[in-house]
Amino acid sequence: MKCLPENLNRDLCIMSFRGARATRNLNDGGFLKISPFGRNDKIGCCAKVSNRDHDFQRSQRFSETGIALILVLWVVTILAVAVLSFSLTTRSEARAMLAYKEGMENKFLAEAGLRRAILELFYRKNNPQQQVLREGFEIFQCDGRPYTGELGDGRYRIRIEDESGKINLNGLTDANGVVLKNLLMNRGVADDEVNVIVDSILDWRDRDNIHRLSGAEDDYYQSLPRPYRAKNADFETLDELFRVRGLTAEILLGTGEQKGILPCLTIYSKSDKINLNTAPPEVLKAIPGISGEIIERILQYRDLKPEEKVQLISGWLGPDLNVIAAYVTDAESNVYSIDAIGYKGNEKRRYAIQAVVMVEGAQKYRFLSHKSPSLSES
Ligand SMILES: [Ca+2]
Repeated sequence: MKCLPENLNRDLCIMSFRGARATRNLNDGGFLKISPFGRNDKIGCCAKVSNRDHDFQRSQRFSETGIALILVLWVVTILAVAVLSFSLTTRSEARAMLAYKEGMENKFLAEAGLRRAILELFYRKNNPQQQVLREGFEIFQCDGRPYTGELGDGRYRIRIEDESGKINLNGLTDANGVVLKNLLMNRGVADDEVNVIVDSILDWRDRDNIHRLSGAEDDYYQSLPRPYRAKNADFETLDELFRVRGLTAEILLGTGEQKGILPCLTIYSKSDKINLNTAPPEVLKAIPGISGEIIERILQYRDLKPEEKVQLISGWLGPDLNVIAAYVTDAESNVYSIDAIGYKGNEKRRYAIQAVVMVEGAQKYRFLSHKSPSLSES
């Protein structure tokens, strides 16, 4: 230790601390980094400041330790955030992959159900007069009743509807339009709206541009914010109905518990009459003059076993048929709509397919439409 030279400020000591040089002002206890002196290693420290130096060294050591600790904490925090983010990403991807796998399984189950329905249609066509059937070989009914099947640990449910049991839009006339009017009124549509809808559907199809009393032709559709023209030709898809005056999504698709009318309509039937063997109850109820008792007898007939159906439905109904004869038939078409859903475990996460199939021979068919996935509620 050596005192500072006289020509230097006595209050200023030079300290050598862990190889670094600094000056310290003893009056205020502050630090000034690096001294102006050239060779501090030859200058000792005053005895009276040695304890302060020791405190200063210890304080600086603690300060460095604190900085290191903060850095370590920051590194640990960043690593923790990175690991958490990676974990969440991996978890989300795993869930998405499982959902995709389940969706694909459900899709193929629905496809299996669709193919089963087509095979059942062939079986039905090839065995029209079969009276006695072994258990498990029953002919599928085409009135929309559900059938189920299993495949591995999955299941499918199918519904087949003969298009001749629905109201044929392309066979609609001013005379038989009353069936559609009744269907709309049974669904709670107001009378004036019913007239607008039925007249507008007839105007949409007919070739002229003269609208009926409550109908609509070009003059109406051209006045809309996004104008278009009446088709003046047959319907090619049921989706065209959304462009016809008066028809709304609520009426066509339903709302909540109230079903829409779309499942009761078709563009594929070759007849303008309703097939009593396959019409859904909603369409039967819309037939003018039909009573609840007649509907009940029709449904009873459908549930008879093959060997019990010794007569056609016309004979089964007897004189009651005269009341509704103008609107009904017992002739089946060769066009069927099929709803197929596939599911495993939780039926809420199901996959639905909706198709319209034309059977053209013993083992020949073609799709008229195929929606996969569909919004079917079957
Ligand atoms: Ca027209």
